[in-house]
Amino acid sequence: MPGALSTILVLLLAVAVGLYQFYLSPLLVTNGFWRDIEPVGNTDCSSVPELKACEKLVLHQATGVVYLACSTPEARPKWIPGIGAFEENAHNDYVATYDPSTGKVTRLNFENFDSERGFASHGMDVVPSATNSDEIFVYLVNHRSPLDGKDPRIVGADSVIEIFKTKVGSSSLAHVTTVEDPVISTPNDLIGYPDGKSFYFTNDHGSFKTGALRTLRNYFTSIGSVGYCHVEHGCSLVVPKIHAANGIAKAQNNTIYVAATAGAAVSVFERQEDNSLVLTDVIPAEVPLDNLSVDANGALWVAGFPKLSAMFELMKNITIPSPTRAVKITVNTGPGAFYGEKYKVEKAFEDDGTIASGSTTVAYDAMRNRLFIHGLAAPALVHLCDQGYDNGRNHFQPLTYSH
Ligand SMILES: *[C@@H]1O[C@H](CO)[C@@H](O)[C@H](O)[C@H]1NC(C)=O
Ligand SMILES: *[C@@H]1O[C@H](CO)[C@@H](O)[C@H](O)[C@H]1NC(C)=O
Ligand SMILES: CC(=O)N[C@H]1CO[C@H](CO)[C@@H](O)[C@@H]1O
Repeated sequence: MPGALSTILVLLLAVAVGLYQFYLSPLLVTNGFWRDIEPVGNTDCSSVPELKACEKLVLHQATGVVYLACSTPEARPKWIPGIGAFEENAHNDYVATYDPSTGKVTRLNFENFDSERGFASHGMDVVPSATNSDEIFVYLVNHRSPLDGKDPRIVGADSVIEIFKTKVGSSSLAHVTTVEDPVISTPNDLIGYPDGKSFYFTNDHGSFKTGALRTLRNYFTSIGSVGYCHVEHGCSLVVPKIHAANGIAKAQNNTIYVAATAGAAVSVFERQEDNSLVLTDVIPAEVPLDNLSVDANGALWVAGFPKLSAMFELMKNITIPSPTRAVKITVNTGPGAFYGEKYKVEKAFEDDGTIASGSTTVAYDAMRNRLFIHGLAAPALVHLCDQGYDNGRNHFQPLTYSH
């Protein structure tokens, strides 16, 4: 029998080594256990501490004004359905605008919005109306508390998508409609269309609203999803299984990008006539990725977490710095393009967390050379940085991998 036992032990060891090599080791590398932080483009930044804990920011290209979906450092850690924090039932999050040319912060008032169940911010999109360029649609994820005093730790958040309307320069947001659907289960981010009626969104944990196991599942299996809704025609899942779906963004054409946190990659989809999405590419990006945006030149900007563990610390205590990276992805037009390097992936910004901490969202104003960085538990909006962006000096540091 000792022979059989040692054979079993050897087999178990082999399985453990295999698991480590194939799963755990790449996971630890991706999540930054051994990563050194190398500052890039992080000098001379301006910060706006009045705006805290803003999960998502969206640039209004025509005016250069930035819209932010924010919370407070006190409230945020108590209610983050995406990581299973369900402590607080009253939500008082808000949307603000920041005008970098005047430095003015405006907190927008909700109008015609039954906010009895509150507003708990997460993903957002801001889209000029197709029919009136003065009018702007604001699409927001709202992680409401469950009805009838049900325990959110058991049933999860009652998440919906809210559509609001505003005008350029206005200080109010008029509620248009609330979109509720079983398909909108764990919404994270969304892209809205200029009709004010349709959007794509990611579910970061698919239909798993609660439970510790879902986090583990999300690392190894594809439980995330992408859905599409039209207020008149309802909602459906268009990508039923995708690995750790997080931020979503669209280009001027029908290309749609979805970022994966755990997979550290961006999936590229083409929107079809019937609103389905066809996967055309996957761009690896080395670090866990978060929210995405596309600038006016078609470059894709992504917030990354060079140290994922620090991010979890920050969510508990806003004073703990969490390193930040902004990645810029463009179509490679250089010589590498001939050798199958279709995309150029560059590090545009990296900081150890002292200047920009825990960033979950970046946007670049390509017309005015302005970079904006914020995060769900970050202490301030950080922008501009390195006059370089203004002078067109190139700080970008190419990353060593390509695709
Ligand atoms: C759509 O636009 C993006 C960004 O400008 C570009 O990279 C992509 O190649 C375009 N896709 C098609 C199918 O033209
Ligand atoms: C947050 O961390 C700081 C140190 O970075 C510590 O002084 C403070 O007590 C912590 N706050 C809480 C609420 O744990
Ligand atoms: C829209 C949005 O903000 N999405 C993600 C941004 O980053 C945080 C931090 O990981 C995610 O939890 C959000 O889901």
